[in-house]
Amino acid sequence: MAKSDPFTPTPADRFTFGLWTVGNPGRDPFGEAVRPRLAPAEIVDLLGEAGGVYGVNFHDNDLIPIDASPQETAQIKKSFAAALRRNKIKAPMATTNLFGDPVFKDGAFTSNDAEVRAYAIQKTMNAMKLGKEFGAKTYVFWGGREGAESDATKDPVVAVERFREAIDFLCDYSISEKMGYQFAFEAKPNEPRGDIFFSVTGSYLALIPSLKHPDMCGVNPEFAHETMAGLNFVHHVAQALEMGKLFHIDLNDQVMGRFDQDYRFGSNSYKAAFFLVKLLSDYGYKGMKHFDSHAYRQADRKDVIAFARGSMRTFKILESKVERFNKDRKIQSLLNKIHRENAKLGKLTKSFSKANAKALLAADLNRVKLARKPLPYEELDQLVFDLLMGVR
Ligand code: GCO
Ligand code: MN
Ligand code: MN
Repeated sequence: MAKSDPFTPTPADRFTFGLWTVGNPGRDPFGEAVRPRLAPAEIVDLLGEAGGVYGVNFHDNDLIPIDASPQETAQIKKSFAAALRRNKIKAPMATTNLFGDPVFKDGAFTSNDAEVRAYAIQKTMNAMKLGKEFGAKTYVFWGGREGAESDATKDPVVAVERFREAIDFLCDYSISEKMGYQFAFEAKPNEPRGDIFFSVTGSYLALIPSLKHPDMCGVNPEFAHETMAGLNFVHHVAQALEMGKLFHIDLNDQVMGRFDQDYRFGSNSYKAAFFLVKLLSDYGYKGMKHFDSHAYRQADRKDVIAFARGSMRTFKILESKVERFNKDRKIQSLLNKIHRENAKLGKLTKSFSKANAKALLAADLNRVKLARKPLPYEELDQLVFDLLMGVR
């Protein structure tokens, strides 16, 4: 990529990938791996070759296999650390694999078995230590196996209590060890479980105030997850932002209603991707932008690099479109027409007082006249299309 290309990413963009994303060998429920399994250090080298990447995130077992010996562990850590240095790549986020091993077949923090629950917390404590060794500041919780196929098997109220108990314990652990983590919860409606508890970002936003340390907890919404369920992802992110709880974000793409596709960001839903980037830009989101996606199964190493570059390029192109949108006179004048303020009424409804209530009841608000005011949303939306297609 030429230096003069305005869409060339730099570490200042805070783009990150996962060992499990660019390192994904393309195995699916119907077919074997199509790409060789790369060592963690090789994945970091691949990201270095892609260029402009800020960081690489990992699950404990992406880095250290669950059955690694102490010698193997030491060796892997050494070569991973060297690869991070060599490629000037950081490891800003870490997480626990609480879904892959058979022990988690019925959940981790919400398992019906107290020994499994204890093991899940223990495994997370060790993974938090591992994350700290590489400088991770955000710790993600995605409860892939926290769910059920049949509600005969688990009490969903007890599941919420167990999850809260585990998180409260781990928050205190982070505090007592001075780890300084911020926790980010990632919702998903289903897959791999028939139904996963805390199915949407809003579920976690509702849980957080009930935790022992709500201030250190936020969310890590993923584009594909609300979209799978046919919901508007942008609105979930907006609510998290409004609450000051958007600690991290997983970017990818997904056709509504399909299985978890983990497509390259922006590859399918141009318009939703645009409004997401607009939301993040307009509200000054400064956190990591993690591409939690997989290259198509047909991709070889070279094409995986194209996939990584494409993810970042798409984000930057959409950022430039946002800038255009915000500067476009026609669009802005339409927006001004649509957003009609009334200083006097605004004051009245801002907060309740007996006087305000009395004045509001007396206000002359004619519903027929109000309904007649024009709302040129067709015109506005077409301008968005023209802008995105590059003819504006
Ligand atoms: C998925 C999830 C995962 C998580 C990851 C980090 O649907 O598979 O998005 O990729 O993001 O486990 O918590
Ligand atoms: Mn996902
Ligand atoms: Mn994710």
